[in-house]
Amino acid sequence: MSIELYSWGTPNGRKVSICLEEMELEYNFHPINISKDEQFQPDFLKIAPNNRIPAIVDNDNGMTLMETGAIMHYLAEKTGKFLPASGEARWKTIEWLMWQMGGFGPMLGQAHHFLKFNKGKSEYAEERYATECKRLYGVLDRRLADNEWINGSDYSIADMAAWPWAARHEWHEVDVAGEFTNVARWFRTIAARPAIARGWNVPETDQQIPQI
Ligand SMILES: N[C@@H](CCC(=O)N[C@@H](CS)C(=O)NCC(=O)O)C(=O)O
Repeated sequence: MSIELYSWGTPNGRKVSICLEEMELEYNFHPINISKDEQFQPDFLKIAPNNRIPAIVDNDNGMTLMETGAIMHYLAEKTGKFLPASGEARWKTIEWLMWQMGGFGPMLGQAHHFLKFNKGKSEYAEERYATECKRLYGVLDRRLADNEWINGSDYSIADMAAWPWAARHEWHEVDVAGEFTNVARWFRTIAARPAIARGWNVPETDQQIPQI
């Protein structure tokens, strides 16, 4: 079992490198430097037609996959790890993975665009995405008030999907420790896992895992 990983050191990229590390899969890393527009290279587009990182190729069957939700679901089924085989916990994992893909990622990314990289250009957009970020953190915080893990029973791909986005809390200007204490507890528990440190550092970087 080995995987080719095409990625970069962003929240979406780290979702998959963390997943591969947690599942103890062998993989070869191929950097796609999005600050140099390498995501538009024709060879990469054959694997990732949406020109976004990350993407994988499975050497067992030659299949290419883009979109982190699909990649993580696929790897969980391939290995039988971090996605319960049946029952409510399986569907809660998929439900919250979809929630991350549709909200706790795209909306946080918009907040980064307006609050960190283009501050002062649109008061309306800053307000809109700051409010949406806090709403999403509130949703996650309430889920984690009664559950140690997002799916209600075990650490799963749903946690691995949301965690790298919460790691960027300073970029979207959310005071997690002060306002979302259940998220803070969950974040710190996951941050201490050795596979997180390895997956965070793909590609190798001097960026430390942000503290909460
Ligand atoms: N829905 C996609 C989103 C992927 C995505 O937005 N990747 C960003 C980096 S985090 C990217 O490749 N950006 C390059 C660009 O905007 O051209 C997924 O989950 O894989």
